[in-house]
Amino acid sequence: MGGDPALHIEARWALTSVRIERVDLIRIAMRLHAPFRTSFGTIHDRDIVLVRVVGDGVEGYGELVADPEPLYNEETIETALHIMRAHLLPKVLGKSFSHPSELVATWSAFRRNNMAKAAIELAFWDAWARAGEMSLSQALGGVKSEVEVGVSIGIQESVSMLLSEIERFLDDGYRRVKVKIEPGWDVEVVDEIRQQFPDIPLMVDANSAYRLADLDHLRRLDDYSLMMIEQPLGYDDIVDHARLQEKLSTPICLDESIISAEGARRALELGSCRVINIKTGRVGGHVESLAVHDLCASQDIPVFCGGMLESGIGRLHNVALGSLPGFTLPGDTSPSQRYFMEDIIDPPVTMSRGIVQTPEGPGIGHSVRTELIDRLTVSEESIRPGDVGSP
Ligand code: OSB
Ligand code: MG
Repeated sequence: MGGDPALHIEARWALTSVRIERVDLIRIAMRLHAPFRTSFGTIHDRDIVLVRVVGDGVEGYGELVADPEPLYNEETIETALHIMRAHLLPKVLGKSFSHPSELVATWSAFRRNNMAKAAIELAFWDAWARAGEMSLSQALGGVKSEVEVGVSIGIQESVSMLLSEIERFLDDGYRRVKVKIEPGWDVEVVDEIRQQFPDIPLMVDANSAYRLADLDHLRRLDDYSLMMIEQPLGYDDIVDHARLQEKLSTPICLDESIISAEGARRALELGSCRVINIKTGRVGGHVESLAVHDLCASQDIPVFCGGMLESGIGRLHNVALGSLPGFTLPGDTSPSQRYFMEDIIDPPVTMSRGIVQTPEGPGIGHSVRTELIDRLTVSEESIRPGDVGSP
């Protein structure tokens, strides 16, 4: 256990260890203000599994970002719950770890299932940072006391609705606008946005809605000074993205296609992208996110912190990650009220002039509203050493 304020962070890292005595899986339902539509589907509500790690007098929280259906990637809430119960938790329950990377190492033989891994790993990071009386940002090596925020806007029913949404979000102070696109909702829409807002930092995200055969169509987007085009082609592709990037002047940003630091290295070597959206759930947790961040920093590749419509718990994890120096572009780390009436953290994440402060308190830095979580809970289970195991 750390805790002496006079100790440098490095010393607290070395002194802090946490034994995992119990893990709670808490499934909650949170209502979105409005449906969020992307090229792969529409999300109406968030069905969220919170992971609470308990041990050595501390608790930590993580959040599973998988959806009910395998639309964004191959994981679902149910597959992640299975992987956690049957494979991940048996490896870590009852054990002590002196750094989150040690916990991750126990799973090194297990392939993918990154969102399941991340949910547990994030809870452990929060617990471990609290045990060492470090903020999560400090524990991760963050340096920024505040992060810049952009907004991601789903596909709307009409262009005029989209334009008024953009206006509202610009008034809120967001530092860049990301607009979801798909065939039939792309070049003309961007053209209208640029007529009304010629100079705003603007980008588009296709969530894999196009093929390389759409090259001539996608090239038309080069006329609109977009900051980047996020994930235009296949969710698992880096070859066609390289071909496309060669022909486009607009930078390509990869989201779905990057699931590890090793995969990021390959994509950068091929020239598949010039920006990476780092989502901690997609790459398997903060340890892997740091590896992607460091790789990109070493090659002067800008990154931003992505989002998956998280509750405050996942949101605070994203803000802490986004405080690392390589996150030079505004992240999808919007304040709580972007998606939810009431958040499960206290205070909620707030934004002023497009800036969110990096929390300085221990762990994720805000308190967790357990009484509200109880009201939102659909089901809950506690798992202790010996309770579960692989067959
Ligand atoms: O592609 O970045 C994406 C939300 C759900 C699934 C995929 C994506 C998104 C977003 C929203 O763009 C980001 C956020 O505000 O959390
Ligand atoms: Mg995306």
